[in-house]
Amino acid sequence: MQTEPSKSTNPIRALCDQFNAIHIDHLERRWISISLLVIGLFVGIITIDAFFHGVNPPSKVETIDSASLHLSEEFAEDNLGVSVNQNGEIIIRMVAGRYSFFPKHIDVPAETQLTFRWVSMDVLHGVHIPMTNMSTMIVPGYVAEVSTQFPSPGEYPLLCNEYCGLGHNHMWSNISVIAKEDWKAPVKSSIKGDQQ
Ligand SMILES: [Cu+2]
Repeated sequence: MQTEPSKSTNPIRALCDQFNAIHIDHLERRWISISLLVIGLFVGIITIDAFFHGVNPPSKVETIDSASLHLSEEFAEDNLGVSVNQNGEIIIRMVAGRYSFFPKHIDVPAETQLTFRWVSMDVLHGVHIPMTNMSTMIVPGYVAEVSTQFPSPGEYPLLCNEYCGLGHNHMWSNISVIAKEDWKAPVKSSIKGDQQ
């Protein structure tokens, strides 16, 4: 490899001149180009997913004691499932545990913004709902919050996508998505956090 000192005063141009002066074998040059293209493709896919499909990492870290979920107000058995907060937002609280999602069955409206709040009561789980942006890890000790919309009515599978034990491949469930106009909103939530 050989470099020639650049005479340009523009630092970027000087860098380009220096780069062009380096001898790179044409095969190496080809592989560098392919690598850069692959990186560009991945960054492009991530950017499109983030801006157009709502695929983002969780934006906040919210902790919870997984061993005493049943004693917490928010994830006590009676408060699980679909609720509507004081602002009219639909919040769905679900617990993942070996080997199921609780509650077992929920009805949600199609074409409506829904906020899911997931917690694990034992080990690491995941949840994936095909045809939506719902794909998150459910880490014990943390609340995983994901906002999503179901594009059309139907039965949507709910799959655990993190190996959680011998029964992992049986850990799945369904969500019934019904037409917006047929969906009946539950009574307003009495959970303290929903009344702010
Ligand atoms: Cu699993």
